[in-house]
Amino acid sequence: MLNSNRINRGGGRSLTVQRNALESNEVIAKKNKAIFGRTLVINFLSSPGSGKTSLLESIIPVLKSEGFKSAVIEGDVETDLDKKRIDNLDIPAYQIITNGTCHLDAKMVNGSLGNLDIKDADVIFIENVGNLVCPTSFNLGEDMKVVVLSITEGDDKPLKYPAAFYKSKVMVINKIDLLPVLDSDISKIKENALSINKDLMIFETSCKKKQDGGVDNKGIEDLVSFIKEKVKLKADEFRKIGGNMYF
Ligand SMILES: Nc1nc2c(ncn2[C@@H]2O[C@H](COP(=O)(O)OP(=O)(O)OP(=O)(O)O)[C@@H](O)[C@H]2O)c(=O)[nH]1
Ligand SMILES: [Mg+2]
Repeated sequence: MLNSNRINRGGGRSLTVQRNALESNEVIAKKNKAIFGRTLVINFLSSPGSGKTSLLESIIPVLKSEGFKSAVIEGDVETDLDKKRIDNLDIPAYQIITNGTCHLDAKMVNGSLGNLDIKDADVIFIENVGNLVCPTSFNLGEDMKVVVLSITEGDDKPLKYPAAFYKSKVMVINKIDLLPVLDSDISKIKENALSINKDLMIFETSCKKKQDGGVDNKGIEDLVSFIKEKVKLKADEFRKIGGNMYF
């Protein structure tokens, strides 16, 4: 027969361990924020394959052409495939391989910072491990989370994975080039997402690769304008308080 006392005690212990882990994550996240200084840091979350790396491949060259310097921290369970793609952009990049862990945490990001040249970076993009659940629980010291949802995933996803949408400042609806061949309802995606987080900023994008090796970018300019504005705001705020923001 099951002993409910034992079960409850075990559950209590595991909750305490979880709480302690999240508390120590917060301490390291604060240190990360201090290290980031004036640099804007964006944490990209999404299901596998929504287009996080593709968006970075489209956004970063536009930022670069306008004089904004980027760096990337890649998170992946097993491979450095995404980091190799980012290396083609000729910017500082570092791969964290989590060896099975389903999210990045502040300690992993802290460990990467000694290996990444961020001193001149205006913006650091962190590509989290692809899933809409675990990455939402871990503050990495970022300024904002951006959730990417591709239109192939279904308009119910904000309702089924609310934390990802509640904790994000921005939602990028990607792969809009596929709208003509799908029965996706983009207004339903927005309605559901806004029912979870009424302040969510929404961008619609496509970064479909063309056969000639180019990219058919849509909505990228708007997203880049938003990022540039946030870069400037963060730097201004940092300057105003004399660079002692988080100490
Ligand atoms: N049609 C279309 N395909 C896209 C678009 N964006 C990305 N893709 C394709 O979707 C696939 C996955 O894109 P990735 O950028 O690797 O997705 P990801 O979110 O980084 O994936 P993980 O890192 O594995 O979680 C690739 O085959 C991309 O070429 C888009 O806007 N339109
Ligand atoms: Mg990727």
